[in-house]
Amino acid sequence: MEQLARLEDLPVTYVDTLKQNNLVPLWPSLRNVLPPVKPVPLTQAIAWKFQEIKPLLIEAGELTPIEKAERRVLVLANPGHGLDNMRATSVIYLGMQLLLPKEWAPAHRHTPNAVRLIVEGENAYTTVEGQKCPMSHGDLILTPSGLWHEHGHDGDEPVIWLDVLDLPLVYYMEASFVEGGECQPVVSVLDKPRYGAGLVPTKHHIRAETDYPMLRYPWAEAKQLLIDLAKEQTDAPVQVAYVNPETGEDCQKIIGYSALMIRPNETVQLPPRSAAQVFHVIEGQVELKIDAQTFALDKADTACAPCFAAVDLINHSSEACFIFVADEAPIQKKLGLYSVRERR
Ligand code: GTQ
Repeated sequence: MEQLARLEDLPVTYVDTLKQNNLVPLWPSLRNVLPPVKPVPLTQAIAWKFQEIKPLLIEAGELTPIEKAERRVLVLANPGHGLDNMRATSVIYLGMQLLLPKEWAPAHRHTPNAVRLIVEGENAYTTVEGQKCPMSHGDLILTPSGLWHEHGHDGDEPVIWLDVLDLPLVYYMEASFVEGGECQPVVSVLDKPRYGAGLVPTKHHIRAETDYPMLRYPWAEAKQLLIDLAKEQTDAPVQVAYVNPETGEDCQKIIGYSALMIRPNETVQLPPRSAAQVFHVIEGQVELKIDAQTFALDKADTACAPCFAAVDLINHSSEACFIFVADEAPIQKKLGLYSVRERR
């Protein structure tokens, strides 16, 4: 593609006059906003080690009482976006949240969608619109846009979970805001897997009056499904998507969620895709290659890969590895921007 004229090629007085009229010449910036062949992402391939995060999170528990934090979170910020912008990718926010025994993070609701993936600790819960969702390691709990949610803790050890939100996109759209509320009355406890038996409450026979009929996806169920699939299918990847069980569509509208199993001594090669991705190790260990970079991930570690990266997941161990994946595919598909390329 041809080199285009630069801003410096224009007379200074002309550029000044443009500025005074709030006008900008396109051609000096055209190759930046429309780069050839593929985007030039700000998102960097990067990993966060849980063993680095955990002591700092526990220290945050000593430094800042929950009443002064509302949500006690250390944000996993991608330096490519500038740390202050609190983005893992252009769409995805990641945070590690700590709740100490007997603490309570009060009810609020906001426009960004959130999920929690439980990393460590027992006997905390999130109440979503009156539905109490117990938290155990690996469980996924949805707190979709506009639904009231609060976190409580009846156990006696700190509980830590990974928050994934579409906050960067919603904030960029100038659509992000929160409302505060009171403690919610609990109307039901979602401690059992729902929908797995093909049964729904009869009042939901056609569709529940919500886009989010399922709020809690227990890890034990997802893990067993992956183990069964790994025996049944010979190819890779062994991957299951978290879906709305009534429609089969992605469980949320902007970010997609799935779980991957890497068999012992298996290498999984993922094709370059237009959507950036996040990987979080639920169980086991994996070597993660993102283009030319390599990261050794242990249990509870988190990493992100930019758009169109070639990703290899290599399990050197004789134990299976289980990985939680978040990606930007749902929003990209809705906007007609999603594509997959061949590995080269
Ligand atoms: O737990 O509701 O990491 O509102 C960021 C914003 C967690 C939450 C975050 C939030 C929450």
